[in-house]
Amino acid sequence: MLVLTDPSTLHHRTTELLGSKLIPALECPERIEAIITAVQDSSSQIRTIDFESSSESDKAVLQELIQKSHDADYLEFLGNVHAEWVERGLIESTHTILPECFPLQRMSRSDEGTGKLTHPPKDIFARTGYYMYDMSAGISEGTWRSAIASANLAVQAAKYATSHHGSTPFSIMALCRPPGHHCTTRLAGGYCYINNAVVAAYALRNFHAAASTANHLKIAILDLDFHHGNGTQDYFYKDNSVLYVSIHGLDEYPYYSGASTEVGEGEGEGFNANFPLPPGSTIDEYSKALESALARIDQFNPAYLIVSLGFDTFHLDPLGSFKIETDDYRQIANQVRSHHALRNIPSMILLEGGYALDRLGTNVCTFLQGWEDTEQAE
Ligand code: SP5
Ligand code: ZN
Repeated sequence: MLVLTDPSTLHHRTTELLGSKLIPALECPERIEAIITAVQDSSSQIRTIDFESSSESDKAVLQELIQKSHDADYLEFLGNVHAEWVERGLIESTHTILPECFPLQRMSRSDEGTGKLTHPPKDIFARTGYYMYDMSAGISEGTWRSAIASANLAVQAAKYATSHHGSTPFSIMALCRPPGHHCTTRLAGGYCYINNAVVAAYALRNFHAAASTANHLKIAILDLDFHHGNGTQDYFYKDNSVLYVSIHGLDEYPYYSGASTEVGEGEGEGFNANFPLPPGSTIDEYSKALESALARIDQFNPAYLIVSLGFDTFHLDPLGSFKIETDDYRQIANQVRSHHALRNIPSMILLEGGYALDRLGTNVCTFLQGWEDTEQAE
């Protein structure tokens, strides 16, 4: 499989509040370095993209897709806030901005209005809390550059997925960093700033050959990160053209979303499916939930699949509570790829979480092997 990476995704480096400790964020550049080292020794092919030297037209397309996915004032904040804090002497350039106060606005679109301020606050500290919902999405000097490069990997992957016309359906993996599935249209959180899966869905529509039908192009998002992708769910909650399906830890972070009763709203009712699993779940429980998730995708019959893939389901992950082992990733990949619903549709796999640094590379490669085994078997 082709694996896309961009060195600009390594600029972002933050501190987070975890439990009650301020620590170097578990979501760190070394994650990507570990994956690249492992993939270089595998049969998958790495392709390095450099967003910063890409063409003006590529940059313009990316900007347009990101603007569809997020509010303009939020993006302006992400892009400028660190320099502003440094300029005003509030922070050293190597340090992370974290919020000190949050307005009680709600995290999901359907609750909007209950606590939403009518306009962004002026005070620089107030503004920071206004655009974040937790303390694991701090902003460092390199955050914006990395977030843009990360989203660009998703866009480039979509470009490949829509332009390939071979005999076997196309698959591609993008080593997105920072991840994306927790941030909403106007709130960063859970290590996420730009929602790469949302951007990818727009990118697929943008590049899809039959542009006239692109707005209705059916896209399924399968979220296999340990944590519920609240931001992605929220984005498409009222949309029946994008099916969001997630398997994640029950009652775990992000805490206030991910119940199986969240099925979508309005036209989107029935197009959101959550499969929460209790702590301690093994591959047996996981694989059953995955079968149900794949059956739902089958019924939807999408044109493209986006997999939000996290490796924090691993038994040694510091943020997860499942008991998935390295070899299980082969089975998970195999099960997704060999399901009749997905065997013939192009797929793009976007990296989300996974924090067991010393095992992350092996786990990614094992997943890739499981995915590729199905292709050789056909
Ligand atoms: C993309 C992704 O995987 N984001 C996950 C962000 C999780 N951040 C907060 C985790 C809170 C865990 N509970 C803290 C207990 C102290 N050990
Ligand atoms: Zn996660």
